[in-house]
Amino acid sequence: MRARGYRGRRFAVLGAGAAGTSMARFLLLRGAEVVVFDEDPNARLPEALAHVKLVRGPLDADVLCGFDAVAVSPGIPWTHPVLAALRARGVPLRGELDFFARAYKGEVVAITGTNGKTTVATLAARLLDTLPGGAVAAGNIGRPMLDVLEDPPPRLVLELSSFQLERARALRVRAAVLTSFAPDHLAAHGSLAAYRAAKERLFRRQRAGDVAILPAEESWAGLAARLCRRGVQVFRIGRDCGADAEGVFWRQGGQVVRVPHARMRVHGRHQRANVAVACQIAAFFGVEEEVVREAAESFLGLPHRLQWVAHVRARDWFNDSKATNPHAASAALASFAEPVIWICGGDLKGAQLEGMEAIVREKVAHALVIGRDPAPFLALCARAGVPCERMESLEAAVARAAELAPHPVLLSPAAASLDEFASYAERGERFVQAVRALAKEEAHAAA
Ligand code: UMA
Repeated sequence: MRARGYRGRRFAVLGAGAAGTSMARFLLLRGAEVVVFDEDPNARLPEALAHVKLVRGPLDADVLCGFDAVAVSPGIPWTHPVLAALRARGVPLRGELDFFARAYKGEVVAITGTNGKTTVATLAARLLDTLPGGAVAAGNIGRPMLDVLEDPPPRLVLELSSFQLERARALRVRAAVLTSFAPDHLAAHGSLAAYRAAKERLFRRQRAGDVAILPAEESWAGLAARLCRRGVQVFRIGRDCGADAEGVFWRQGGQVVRVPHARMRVHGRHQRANVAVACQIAAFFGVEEEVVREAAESFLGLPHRLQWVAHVRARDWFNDSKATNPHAASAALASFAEPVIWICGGDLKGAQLEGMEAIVREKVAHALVIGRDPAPFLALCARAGVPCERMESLEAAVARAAELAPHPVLLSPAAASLDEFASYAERGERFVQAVRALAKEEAHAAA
């Protein structure tokens, strides 16, 4: 396929979501023939692709094997039995990154990690955009990576999920960042080892002159040593850049640059560490120290990530709906000096809550559990000796939180939203609306 390009080739694109429609557009523009498949009987293609054939319903290996290659959206499990059948029959399977790697000739700054990748990618892109030619962020962040190829900047910041990485064959990136690593998406990947292997693929083709940023934990020392031997410059989060008791820091121009906590506007030590990682990337690419420092100080964070919502009923309310796994929720709880009212629960995606017991005991005054599977959360709170209640809805949890003794209220579910909401963003918006409704009531009562 490499020699002949895409013209005249027949591609099946699996998934009619953001990634699938982006791959279809990319292939059509290059003269390929495309048919899109989606297992959802109600799937639809956007207006601009109305002329493209869409096949709905269960995937069929016999049909798909009539194509030259099959482009697979990241949300379609790589272990899908139909994909296994196609592999066995020698049909080439491709992900977004395979198309991207062949088409994009600029420098790639790739950000992956269990938590923190969107924050790092957003701020890094903002900083690299100050360099000649600019930069933009794409990928898992929401703007499909193939959509930026029409007028590409010299540098692209890609947020990459483990799903995008596990199906990439030959990606080489100038800067590779692993923001954090903790169990997540275990149901989809099958094991922690498979999840880790997907993340590690990002570093496989790095070479002398490239940069890698890795967590300081001992479990990443082997990869760091291998990269150093290849001449890759390695920074470790928590050692070379990160957030400590005094503030955030990163290495620039042969010294350590520091910004004290008092000057930072974003909440939470973990978020500040993400800011430092973005600053480290910018410093590596030569953004001036003053520009980097100013960005660190003024960054307000992103919605749904420990976002301060309001001060209502004598307490602060924080929306951390993006905390879709126990690791993220633990980091949010740890960032409070005092105990909080914790709104938690949702779809655990196969994750375990055992590791949260100590932080819940230390930082939770009262837990309010939402979601379709409250049992693991109620059991966690019972083990931690923390009062907890099952709530019928997020709105009921907000109302109850307003009645309890005044502690900060934190929505940080430790679980995905898909059991009750369309997305973590919808869950966060609903929380914000409920808190704003309380604020209105309070204002009326005071008037
Ligand atoms: N579908 C099937 N069979 C399946 C699974 C899905 O037919 O077994 C169909 C669905 O019916 C749907 C389509 O595939 O019509 C959806 O495809 P998708 O799940 O790959 O989602 P996209 O809309 O294409 O968005 C994907 C990423 N989603 C996932 O990886 C789940 C988006 O990341 C990404 O922004 C987008 O591509 C552009 O690159 C979102 C995400 O939730 C933000 N990511 C996960 C995360 O951050 O935790 C990994």
